[in-house]
Amino acid sequence: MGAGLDIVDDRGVSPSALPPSSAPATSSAASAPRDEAAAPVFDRLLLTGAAGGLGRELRPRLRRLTRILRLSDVAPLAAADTGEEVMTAALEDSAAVDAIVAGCAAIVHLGGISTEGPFAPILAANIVGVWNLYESARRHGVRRVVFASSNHVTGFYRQDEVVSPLDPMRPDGHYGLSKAFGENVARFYFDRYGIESVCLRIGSSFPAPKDRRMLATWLSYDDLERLVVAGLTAPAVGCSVVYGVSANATIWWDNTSASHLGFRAEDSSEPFRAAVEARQPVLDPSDPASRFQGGAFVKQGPFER
Ligand code: NAI
Ligand code: 15L
Repeated sequence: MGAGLDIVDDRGVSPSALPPSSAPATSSAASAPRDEAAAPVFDRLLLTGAAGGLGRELRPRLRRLTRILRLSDVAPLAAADTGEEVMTAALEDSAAVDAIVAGCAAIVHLGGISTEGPFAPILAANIVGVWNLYESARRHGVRRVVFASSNHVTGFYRQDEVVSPLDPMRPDGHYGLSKAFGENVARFYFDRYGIESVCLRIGSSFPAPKDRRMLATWLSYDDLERLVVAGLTAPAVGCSVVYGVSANATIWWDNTSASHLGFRAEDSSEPFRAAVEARQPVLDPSDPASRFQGGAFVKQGPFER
């Protein structure tokens, strides 16, 4: 446990058992909100899924937080720039994951399959992958993980309901189930080993909302950056869960229980409303894709015979 870091979980409870096996961190999360002019918070920060849409967006934005930004993906990555390291790894390969985690003080875990589909690939990349990541984090004394979970953990709530991270999970498919597993792995590794996590139930993070549903679920890239930085630098997060959504006019999620993270969204989907509504006809209200928060994910599959 980092000296002077008072670890609590999102119910204000300290972990009961802290492992003698947890090596001290190379550098722990900040003990105060981030001062933009300050020295890097981390000696080495790992970003998985760095070749993906959000990874490419966060790569330049996370540089200022860390002396070395280690970028990993199974897909090809742009060559390392100053202050960067590039390492290829498949998340289901435990030895490869161990190599990318070694020497890192904290992890932003974006890697994995990001859409709904057959179970086997999701099992490998998202379920085995997240377990490999936390196991390596335990072995190497990582203090904090920011985990890209998803709104699909609660995709079977209706669009007229407001959901909090404290409400029961209602996954809307294999993908949502894998993120629910990841959140439970995060919880276990905090309760058992004191590794802090912030699980981000990201809504829809794209340059702009693509459809009517995303007017409620959109998370701008600037707000994504604010959220990830808050997750990495908030003083004591225990195992926290927060929805990643901008300050949209309609919101389905109540983040009151995660206010300790200090995340304040500043953008809104409202400037995109007229264009989205002109582009997409009003949906049939009886269509499950317009009744449930998970949208089209709720009616995909079955994929297996
Ligand atoms: P993406 O699909 O563009 O990027 C995911 C990256 O993970 C890819 O570069 C891919 O090569 C890598 N990856 C896939 N399988 C892998 C494996 N077995 N081993 C190693 N790397 C593997 O997804 P995006 O949009 O960048 O999302 C990043 C994360 O945020 C994902 O975990 C996704 O589930 C989550 N998320 C994203 C949302 C969004 O709106 N963009 C919404 C909710 C969650
Ligand atoms: C997700 O979890 C996906 O990764 C992303 O591609 C979008 O589909 C998003 O959810 C969404 O719900 O719009």
